[in-house]
Amino acid sequence: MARCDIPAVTLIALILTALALPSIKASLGITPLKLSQIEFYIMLSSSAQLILPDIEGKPIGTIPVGNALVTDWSAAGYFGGLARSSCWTVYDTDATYVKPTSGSPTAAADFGLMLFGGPFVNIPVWYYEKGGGNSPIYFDSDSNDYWFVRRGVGEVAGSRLPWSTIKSGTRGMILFEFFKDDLGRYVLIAYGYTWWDTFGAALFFHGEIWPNLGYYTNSWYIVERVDNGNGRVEDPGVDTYNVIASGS
Ligand SMILES: [Ca+2]
Repeated sequence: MARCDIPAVTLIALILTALALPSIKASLGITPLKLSQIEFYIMLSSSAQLILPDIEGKPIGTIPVGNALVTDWSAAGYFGGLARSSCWTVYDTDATYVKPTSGSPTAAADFGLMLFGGPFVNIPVWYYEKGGGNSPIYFDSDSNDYWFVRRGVGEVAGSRLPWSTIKSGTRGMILFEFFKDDLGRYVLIAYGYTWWDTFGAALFFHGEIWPNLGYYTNSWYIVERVDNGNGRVEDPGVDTYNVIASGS
């Protein structure tokens, strides 16, 4: 059998092509980042915004997003308090910061954006999940269940819970994801299935993620919160938090 000799030039071309492949995943227009990088790209950034879901003024136009609960603002405080004073707190109903036609933030490239509340209540979260923003993870539901979907892959195993359980506040799921969007903004999204779990996202971030930030090298994390039976949303170690899935 004849040996197949590959010319050196061809080999070099093949190697260069292989090296270039990771950057070709721009088909979704976004780049997953490590959650551990939020400190550099958001907390320490001089160009950052914390976009709160407004509690009135929605829906706007044809965007199917309703008003939030003020508990989402409480959750956001745990994140905003870590950012520089130059990080502005703004609202998703303000056309200066969120386009009322598409739901996309107006921030320029390199801005760090922190978004709280799910796609039912936060306009930019809806934009990234359902409006063309192509977040790696998004929420889905039917009349019985809630679950998370990995875009282009499918349902995230273990994330499905029945609404009958979720509405009791005793169990829920929390999402953290961090990515660079197709306009070069650094986007952190954090929320839970309900207000209990969005507040749980804040407590898990405060008590577990932030003190161990370097350990969180994946782009997204889905965390289950299980109440200890007293009905209050509490810190890791009191209520139980389990990372049920993560990825990059
Ligand atoms: Ca509790």
